[in-house]
Amino acid sequence: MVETKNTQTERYSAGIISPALAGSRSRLVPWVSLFLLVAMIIPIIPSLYLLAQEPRVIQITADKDNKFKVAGQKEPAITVKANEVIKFRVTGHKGTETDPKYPGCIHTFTIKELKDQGWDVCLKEGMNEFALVAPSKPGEFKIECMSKCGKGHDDMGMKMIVTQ
Ligand SMILES: [Cu+2]
Repeated sequence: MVETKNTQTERYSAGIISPALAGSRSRLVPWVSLFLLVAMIIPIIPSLYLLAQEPRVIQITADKDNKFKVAGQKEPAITVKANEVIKFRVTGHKGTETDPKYPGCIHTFTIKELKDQGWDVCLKEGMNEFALVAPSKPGEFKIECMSKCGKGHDDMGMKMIVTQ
């Protein structure tokens, strides 16, 4: 509680507290509030930090020659951290064929072992934006296209390395 000047003056004159003591008390109040504020903020700093971090964006092209491409890489491969949230921006270009088993998909972005964790995305012509969570254990995975997209389809894949 912060005392107003008036109540303080009343109390000095009533001799309840000395002006010196009242002065030190009122100087203490901001410090106590600051301490309480810091004590409240410190425990939530890690979660604030996580919230402030934008997921990493990885850009890939699923091209018309039925190859996954990562800019600047001859053999497409991505490296992610275990449990990392990754935002993918995959540009899709239709191959020579479409697969009736995957209606509406020009390619797919699939990791067979991780299908149940969302790693099975139907790619459309143009920009495909989606976020996925990297597996919790390090290892090597193969991202594949499951939709028969024509010549080259059988080799349409890229590597994903998961590090600790
Ligand atoms: Cu394909």
